Amino acid sequence: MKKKIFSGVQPTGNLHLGNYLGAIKNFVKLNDDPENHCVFCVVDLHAITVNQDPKELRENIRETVATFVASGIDPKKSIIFNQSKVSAHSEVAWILSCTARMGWLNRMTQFKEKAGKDKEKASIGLYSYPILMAADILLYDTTHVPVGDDQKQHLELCRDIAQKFNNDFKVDNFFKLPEPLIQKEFSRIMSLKDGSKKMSKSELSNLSRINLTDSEDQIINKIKKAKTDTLPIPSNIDELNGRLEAKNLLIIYSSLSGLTLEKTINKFAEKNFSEFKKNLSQILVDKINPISQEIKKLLNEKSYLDKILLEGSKNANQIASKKIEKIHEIVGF
Ligand code: AQP
Repeated sequence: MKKKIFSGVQPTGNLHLGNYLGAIKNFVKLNDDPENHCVFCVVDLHAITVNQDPKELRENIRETVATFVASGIDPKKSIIFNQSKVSAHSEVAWILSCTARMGWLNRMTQFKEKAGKDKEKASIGLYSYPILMAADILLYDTTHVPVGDDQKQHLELCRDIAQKFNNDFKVDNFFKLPEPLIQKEFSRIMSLKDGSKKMSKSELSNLSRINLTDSEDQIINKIKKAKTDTLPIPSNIDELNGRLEAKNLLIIYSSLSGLTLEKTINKFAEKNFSEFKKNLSQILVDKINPISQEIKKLLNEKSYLDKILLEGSKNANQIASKKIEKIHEIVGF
């Protein structure tokens, strides 16, 4: 049986190294394995849970597709489409919102973080976001979902919703319970300015993240300015405890080089950070620069990007419409 892979990325601009190492790099590996059937979605419905400028959103949708392709996802092997073009996502999200329980959603930490102190002013969409995410995944009988560690809780909720729907309607195994695919050591890349916060698109400081469109000079400058501490690189992992920023930079190096964190530490043990940072900048430039050049090139080929989305949405619609027909039957519509 082929593994069915589904994952999404929000077209909210500033796609960064965290998105790449936590998710997209894994998408590429999965796309390359003929044993997998992959669906990669530009989740524009999720993006509008916070304010978006319509013109920018349209460009960001294209930029996300360009990033997928520039990173190595082949649109001939994988379905790439944007969520809003397959209306089953919104419809199933509504049906599942009648299955999901308030108490379950109230536990979601991402809503608490994103809504901040003033949650009364957050959109309903931001609150019910994980239900839409469950609909995305369940529509495609997904078996595996490659995501960063921050999405683990949403995936657990998706399994709970699927299980309850199957039980309530006595349709054993109708919605498949998906497994998360989270990379162990590199599951959460942190801000370059604060090792306790995840690297994020919406963080105001551009110095907090490496954008996938950054130039060589920007990468070198950001790594130069990345926060560290006064101690040299230790000789074992345990000594990294409590040194959040130092650990984050070593994790980034490990992930890009393919070395384990332990091997990276051995390679740079007792060296000072200025020397390590030169190596880190170099590997970042080597890995990210070809992607950023390709993104820029693809952004000039708008009709090609739109064609990928159009083809993708046709293929996604074919799968989703069959599933929704069965859902209508089960629910009694
Ligand atoms: N810092 C991160 N480390 C590892 N993985 C990450 N992901 C996001 N940030 C990191 C993973 O990237 C995929 C796409 O994420 P998304 O764009 O759909 O949403 P997000 O998690 O909300 O991303 P951001 O950058 O944090 O955006 P804002 O600032 O808008 O909230 C997901 O698989 C995610 O786990």
